[in-house]
Amino acid sequence: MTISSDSSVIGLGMPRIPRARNVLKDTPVDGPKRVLLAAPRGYCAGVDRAVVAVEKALELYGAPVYVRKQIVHNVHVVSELEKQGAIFVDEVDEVPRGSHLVFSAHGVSPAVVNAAAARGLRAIDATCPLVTKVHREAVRFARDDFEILLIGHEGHEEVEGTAGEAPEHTTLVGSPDEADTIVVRNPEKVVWLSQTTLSVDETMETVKRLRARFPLLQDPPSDDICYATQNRQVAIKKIAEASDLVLVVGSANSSNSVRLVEVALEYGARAAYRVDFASEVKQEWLDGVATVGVTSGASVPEELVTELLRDLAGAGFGDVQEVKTAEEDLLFSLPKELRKDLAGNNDARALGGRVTRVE
Ligand code: 0CH
Ligand code: SF4
Repeated sequence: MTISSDSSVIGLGMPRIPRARNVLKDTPVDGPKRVLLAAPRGYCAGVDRAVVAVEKALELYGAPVYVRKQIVHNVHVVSELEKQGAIFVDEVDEVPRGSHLVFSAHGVSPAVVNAAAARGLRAIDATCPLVTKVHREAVRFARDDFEILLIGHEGHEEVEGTAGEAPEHTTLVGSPDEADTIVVRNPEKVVWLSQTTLSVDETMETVKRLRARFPLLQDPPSDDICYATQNRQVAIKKIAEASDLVLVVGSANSSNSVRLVEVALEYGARAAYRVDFASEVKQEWLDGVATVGVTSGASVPEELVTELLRDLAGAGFGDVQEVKTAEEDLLFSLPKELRKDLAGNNDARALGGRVTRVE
């Protein structure tokens, strides 16, 4: 297997555990077989920070460290952290008093923060700073008595956290169709905000339909759909049309991963599937396929993509061409609660970074 261009991937401190190969047959097709590998793909800065936060908490305080909800929406990441001593819970009241509790990358409402404090838990907030930015916008617009039309998926942790900042001022808009029917108190004082991991195109459609009904609708001060979500969608759009099949590595509850499958199909991929692991790829998906597009969601460690490429190489797809549409070098410093305890360790993760985007 050869990869024709470098990828820069944020690492993960977990040990690599090899899984069994998926033995896929090398069936003949017209023309040469190849993989188009999207870049950027995989870990974003917020996921890296959250996963490293749990690992550092385990190092500093010892197991168990409790985590509210999945730290990120990836079954492999969660199970590897469980092996290291993390215990994932649904709610604060499942955590023994006085324990360390990490809030997930998706963020929490003030009610959850307060419940943890009331229980005497030592909270470590791994909410992505770009999610926190949306929380702050919600607080500010609510204070100015705006009605917030929050575009996002009902029941998603991030939406629950953001809406929880200003429940009285927030109305959830779950789809473009819902934009046609929602009722607002005062159409002259409405603003839209969004979940960070949505489809850019679908969100713009929702906004268009909201604005048709509420012409004074205000925009967020800056994009709520984050750089990582946007960059991964731009990259898959670039390779979708040339792909007979697109494979997205990511978990079923990972909004941004599921969006990549949808975007691939919208932009011309003949077929697209999401898999957690290479072993889930079915032989029949490869029938008549010459070009496979590959990408992964923002919560997916690169080792899972490497395993997929290994198994595809066994099926004759050893020519891997990386298609890069942006450079990413953003790195977030760790949660402040950890930085305090890491002080003096000269921990490089206290450093910041920057991101650049190439369209
Ligand atoms: O895509 P979603 O939001 O479901 O979450 P994920 O798969 O854990 O990816 C990281 C995003 C975390 C918060 O923005
Ligand atoms: Fe942060 Fe975006 Fe990653 Fe979510 S997907 S953790 S908002 S960088």
